[in-house]
Amino acid sequence: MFQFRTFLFYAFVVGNLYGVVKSQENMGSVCVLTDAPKQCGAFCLSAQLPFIDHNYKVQRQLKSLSEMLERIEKSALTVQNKSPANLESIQQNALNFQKENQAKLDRIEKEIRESKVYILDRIEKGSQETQTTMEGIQTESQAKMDSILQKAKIISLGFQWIESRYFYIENNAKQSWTNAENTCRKRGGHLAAFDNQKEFDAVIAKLHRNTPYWLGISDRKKEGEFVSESGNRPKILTFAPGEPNNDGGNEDCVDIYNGVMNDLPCDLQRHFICQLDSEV
Ligand SMILES: [Ca+2]
Ligand SMILES: [Ca+2]
Repeated sequence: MFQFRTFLFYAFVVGNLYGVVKSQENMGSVCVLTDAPKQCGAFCLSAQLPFIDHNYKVQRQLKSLSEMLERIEKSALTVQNKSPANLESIQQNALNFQKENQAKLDRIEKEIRESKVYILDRIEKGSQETQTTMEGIQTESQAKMDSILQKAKIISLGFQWIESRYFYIENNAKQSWTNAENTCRKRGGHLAAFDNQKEFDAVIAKLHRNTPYWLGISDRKKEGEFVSESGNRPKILTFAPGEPNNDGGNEDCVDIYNGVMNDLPCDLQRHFICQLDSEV
């Protein structure tokens, strides 16, 4: 112990002397000793070196210890974080969380299931509705197409829409009443009669003046009882004065001439008027 204290005393003294010397050297002065090179040089160096070495070693050890403490601290934190107690705590917290939120999770899962069912149901219904709509459009389109084709066919056969129905007016060929009726049938209709005054007036306006046309009116089945080719009693009859007279007992077919009707022999050659339907 004595030797150590002595050593510290000399070290302190030598250190101070070295500091003074160094400070005076930095100031451009000399050692305070009267003959520094002889009196201080070798002594000072030999005395300072062990102290400097020791100080350097202590500093290195302190630095090493500091680094070691830092590593231990980090390791301790890591171990603490991974310790079973901590894990149990985490697991317990997870269980508590799951327990507390199980109802919420169940509800969310149920809502998702119901949403899925609802969406699929909507898609299916939407698909059915779309299919129904498409079928409706297809049916409607087909009906329109049929109607257009029918009209095209009718027009191609020479019929024209007059007031409320289709009529065909033959202004070129002349035929007997029977042949005229056959020609109208071949075109899909009959010799014409009239449903109302307006229709009659509209058709008459399209006929040539001073030209007779066969109509679909006759008393061939029963004398004096005039009917249309559809078997109905004619709604419009405009016989000329004194007609029908069944002249010669052989006048069973009706024509129209400048708007008035007459019963005539059926074998006369006449232009004729067809109607497309069989309603009148
Ligand atoms: Ca007659
Ligand atoms: Ca007559």
